[in-house]
Amino acid sequence: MRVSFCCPGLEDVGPWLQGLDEALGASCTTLWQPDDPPADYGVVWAPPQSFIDAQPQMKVLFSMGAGVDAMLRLNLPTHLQVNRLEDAGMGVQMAEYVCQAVTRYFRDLPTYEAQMAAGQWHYRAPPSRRSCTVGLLGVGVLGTRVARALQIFEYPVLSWSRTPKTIDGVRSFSGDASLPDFLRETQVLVCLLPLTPQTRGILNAQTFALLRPGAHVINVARGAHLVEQDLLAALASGQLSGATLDVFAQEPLAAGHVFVGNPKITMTPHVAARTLRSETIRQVAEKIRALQRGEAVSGWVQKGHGY
Ligand code: NDP
Ligand code: OXD
Repeated sequence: MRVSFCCPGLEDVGPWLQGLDEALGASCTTLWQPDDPPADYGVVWAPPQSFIDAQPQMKVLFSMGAGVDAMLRLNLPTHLQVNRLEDAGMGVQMAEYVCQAVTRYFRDLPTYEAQMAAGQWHYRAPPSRRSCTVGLLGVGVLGTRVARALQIFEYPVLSWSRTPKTIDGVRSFSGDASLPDFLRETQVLVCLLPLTPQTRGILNAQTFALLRPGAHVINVARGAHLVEQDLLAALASGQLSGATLDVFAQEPLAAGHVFVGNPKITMTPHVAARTLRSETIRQVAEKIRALQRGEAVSGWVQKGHGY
């Protein structure tokens, strides 16, 4: 068995190769070079098309991330299956990130911080937690973990997904027809959808207009979910009071991007949930070992659905 590792731009590849070999119990992992002999499995993030083209017999491509939109833009042979990371330590990070963003909004922390910085000591009436409904666009592996974390703080939680869900205490909406009803009840909108042709641009003017006035939008999925000009217009009109953005159409964000310096936009550089080396190695190696034994594994990407 041969495993080819291809993650252009990743520094310190050695521990990945060594970790995979140790977890697989064999010296079988190499850093991909164009003239390498073909491998059975690929462990990749953003591989070039030449990697795919050089591996006509490869069985499975393991993504080192949860999102596979970039991978599915490559020309993949139909027999090549794609498997993506399922949580692998990202769920708790995502839950933590979203809870802090919801908390900053709900508790009006930016205003209090600004007041204290200006030497002002001033209380306002606490807002109603029961009316701070958090709507999760996407309630898969990460969205479900986020829903559980939000419930600890007693926010009402709604979910919207392609297929109906049963998560204790979370009201499920599913399918395009239910999106307006879901949005009308939402005060904080969190995007945790995969980027597909159906979800591209879903954070747009029509979506924002249906949210409760003064709503907050959190995008932790992909930058292309958001129509940037529509966000700016909704913030300017007051329909949205703020946005927390971890992902951008162009990453790194261009110098002087119009979002920079906007006091209503809080930004981080795509760090909401990082790929963790040991958890990732453990999960990928367990799946490879199971496949070698002829057993079933989870995490298969349905190319037709785009995730
Ligand atoms: P999953 O595939 O587990 O969940 C995706 C969810 O989106 C599912 O609930 C799915 O519905 C729903 N969905 C997909 N298409 C549609 C549609 N057309 N209409 C309605 N619902 C839809 O993904 P993960 O939870 O693991 O990850 C989600 C995304 O988070 C990733 O694709 C990635 O882009 C992003 N991400 C961002 C990170 C960051 O650091 N910012 C880190 C990791 C991931 P159903 O359940 O019915 O299939
Ligand atoms: C992912 C990401 O998809 O880090 O895993 O964005």
